[in-house]
Amino acid sequence: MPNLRDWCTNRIHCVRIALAVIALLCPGPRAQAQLKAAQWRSDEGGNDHWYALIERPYPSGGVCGAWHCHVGNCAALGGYLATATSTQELQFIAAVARGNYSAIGGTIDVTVHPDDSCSADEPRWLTGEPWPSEFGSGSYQCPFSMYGYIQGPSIVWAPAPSASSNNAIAEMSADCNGDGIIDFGQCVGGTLADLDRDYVVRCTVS
Ligand SMILES: [Ca+2]
Ligand SMILES: [Ca+2]
Repeated sequence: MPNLRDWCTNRIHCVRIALAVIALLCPGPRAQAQLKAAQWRSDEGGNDHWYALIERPYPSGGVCGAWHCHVGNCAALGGYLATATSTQELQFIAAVARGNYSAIGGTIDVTVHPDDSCSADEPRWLTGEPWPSEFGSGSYQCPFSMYGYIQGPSIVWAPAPSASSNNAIAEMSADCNGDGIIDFGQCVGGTLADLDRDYVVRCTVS
């Protein structure tokens, strides 16, 4: 059985092992370094939700860039892939993305029929929020279901096999301590304890 000395075959290899161990032991600073977040404030016509551009390395520590993986990356922040229920919200999400091709929370479910033809449902948000008619019906490539991205100011769609991006937009709206202020912002501002620096407040549910 190889021991650490066997793995450290040269100095560079040893340094890489040491850095990997440090990263595992100290996930907080890594997570904070990767987040570019903004609040869509209600006094500016928004909903007070927070939106964060997630880039590699991911806060969850994962290594994948596929759309489905970003679902987990957003959940690790206490949020979800961003959803837009108005043109104004989509514009805010696009501003947070800063031109980065980024996963958001829209899907188009495609059904394949026995004759290999396809039909598609209307686009939907993962959260179940209504899909604004002004966003259109999207497009699909039979036989694949489609996944939503923000590209520039617009929503674009990609089929499952190629639905990947290094970036995603997470939306945070949780207020698990019930004080009327979204927890993510309280963690950023330091008014709620976030000792492990992952932006998630662990409330005790009684
Ligand atoms: Ca939303
Ligand atoms: Ca709160």
